[in-house]
Amino acid sequence: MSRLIVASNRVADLDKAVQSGGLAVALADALHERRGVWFGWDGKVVSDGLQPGLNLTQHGPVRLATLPLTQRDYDEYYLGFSNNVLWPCFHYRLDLGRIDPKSIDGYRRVNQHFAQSLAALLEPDDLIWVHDYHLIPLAAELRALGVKQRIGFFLHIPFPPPDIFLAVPEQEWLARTLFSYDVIGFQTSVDTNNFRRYIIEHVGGEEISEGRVRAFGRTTTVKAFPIGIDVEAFYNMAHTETAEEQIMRLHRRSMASSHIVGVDRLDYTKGLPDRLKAFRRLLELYPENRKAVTMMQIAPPTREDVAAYSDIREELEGLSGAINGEFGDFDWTPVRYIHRAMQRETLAALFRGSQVGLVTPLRDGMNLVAKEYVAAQDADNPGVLVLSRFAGAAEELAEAILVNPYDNDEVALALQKALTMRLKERRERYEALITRVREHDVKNWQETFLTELRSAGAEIIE
Ligand code: ADQ
Repeated sequence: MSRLIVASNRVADLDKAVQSGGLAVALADALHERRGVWFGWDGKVVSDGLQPGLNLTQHGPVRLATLPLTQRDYDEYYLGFSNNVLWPCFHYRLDLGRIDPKSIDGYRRVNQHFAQSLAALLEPDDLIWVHDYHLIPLAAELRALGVKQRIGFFLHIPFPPPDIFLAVPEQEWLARTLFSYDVIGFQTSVDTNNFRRYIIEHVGGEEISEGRVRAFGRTTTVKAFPIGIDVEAFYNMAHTETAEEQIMRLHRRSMASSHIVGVDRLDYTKGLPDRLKAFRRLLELYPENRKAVTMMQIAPPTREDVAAYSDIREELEGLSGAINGEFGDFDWTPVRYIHRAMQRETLAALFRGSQVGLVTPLRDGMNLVAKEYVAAQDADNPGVLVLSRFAGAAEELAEAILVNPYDNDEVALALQKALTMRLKERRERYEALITRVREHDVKNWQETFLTELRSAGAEIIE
């Protein structure tokens, strides 16, 4: 069996992989089976001028190969191009894109440096799997060093429509570098179509057969591989004795009879201010919910060095304070807002103990929380998922109540529908959803991608 090499911006701590959830576990499993190597940034930032080499550590059959970033690399590659240009623009937020030519140079430089470090570790039969927007040009840099092994790429975030992609600086270079991969994987058919349209309409490429696209003198496989979760593990976490106790405490401590739960990194793509506004509209339009419903929003901090993230934090704190001030009473706090990471077991218990899972990103590659909420439910008395139609997950989870996350009244109506839905309809929707979540679980995602990568071989025409 060929060795698997995974390259991603950050390398997960394998000892904490179960804690950090589905993706780390899935990749760790695949790496274990194939005595693999996980390559990427160790999360440390060192002074400019220092350029420490790769740090290799062995964890059973898996080797971690990590390296730090210099301060300049961190500013230009990580904060600059990855998180101030690609992240907002690929989430359709051109207004938040901060274009700085230095950051593009830094992005190229770090990808080149990563390629040099990685190339030295490769064996002839290796399969290489590169993850996410930080490392788009990695395969092109590896090819420039003579690497011939199969290389696949998976984009965890959306791929925008051509008109938006055209506004990304150096977009044609990015697209060209993608053609150094043998397989390019997206989350959904919408992302795949956006990419295909850009290639056909703007760089003269063509689709030569289903899933095979030719451009820049190369042919490659372009397909959707919707990512999933470890369904059984998440269900089990929601059904431990501790989980039972946590659910009882949640219900005992609150006079509300129904709970709405939201769990997201504190990111402007997740639609958090609009979500709180929709909850306020629920209380205004359907006053019977006052003192009867509580909304819990858990939003741990991320990327605090990026300015747009501190603005959203202030906005959320203001909104939750205003709703509690206006509607709350001595015995009822309408919104509970928690700005901290939590144990996954606690999240699973909260999902199971809440009648409604509210997942309303303005745009999301997939959104694993939507799948986790479904996985945590009890089949005989399941809760209802209210899901943004702009989350990648909506493509598979059509039996959720799908909403436009920008329309606060529509979301309020969906919440009212979810809170009053009869058991029969809840069960029917749940059955359809859990079937889909099980079909496309994380194991299936990983195996389908690697099968495609093994059988693909991009033919070089030029
Ligand atoms: P994210 O944007 O991070 O991922 P998501 O898919 O929702 O978004 O995954 C977040 C994970 O973190 C979930 O497993 C969730 O349970 C966990 N989490 C969230 N809040 C937490 C908290 N307070 N404490 C502990 N854990 C918490 C990117 C893309 C997504 C895509 C994934 C996977 O942006 O669209 O679904 O990658 O491809």
